Amino acid sequence: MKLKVITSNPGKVAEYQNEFGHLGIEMVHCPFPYDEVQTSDLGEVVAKGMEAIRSKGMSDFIIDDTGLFIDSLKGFPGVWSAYVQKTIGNSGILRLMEGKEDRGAEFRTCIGCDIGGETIVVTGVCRGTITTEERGTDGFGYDPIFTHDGRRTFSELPLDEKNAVSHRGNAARLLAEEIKKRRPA
Ligand code: ITT
Repeated sequence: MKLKVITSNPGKVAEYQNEFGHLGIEMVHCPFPYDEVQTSDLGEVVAKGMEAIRSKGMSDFIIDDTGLFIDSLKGFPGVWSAYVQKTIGNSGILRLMEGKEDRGAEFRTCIGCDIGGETIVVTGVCRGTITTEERGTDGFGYDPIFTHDGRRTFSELPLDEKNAVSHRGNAARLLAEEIKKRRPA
């Protein structure tokens, strides 16, 4: 079966393809533009996004909304992560973190899936810390400043190692379980 991954971010698509390939689910990139509402809740962004996409007659798709929540910044940039990445970027976040001892943070991904007329919503989390400098060349977004093990940033990990521990990987595995329940082999 095929699911469309509706996103402007090809990095997300590569991660879904890596995770779902072995389950016999083909993930196809669909850069279909839709209005993303700005609210303080990832789940609400996903629910409204799904509504907007369905209203255009689309089915069998996934979308995800992801945020980086930094403890000492009271959860900032959180649901504003896309805007903050585009404006101050990773160097701006590192500046905001200068002198902070508590560098704890977590990524959260909420996936909304439309499959066979049903809706599945799952959330995955990955805890880690913010580094003091940008490191690595792989991945995208905040990957160069986030480390889950205190050693390598997500940008220094091969894609399958990132997926094995990441917010999106964790959410994708929950989604795979839900899909399997509905489509027993
Ligand atoms: P779409 O909304 O079109 O899917 P996007 O990249 O804007 O693409 P999000 O709103 O979910 O997706 O992401 C918010 C920000 O967080 C954005 O700047 C992403 O680059 C970044 N981001 C998302 N997932 C990430 C990950 O796994 N690692 C690092 N940064 C990530």
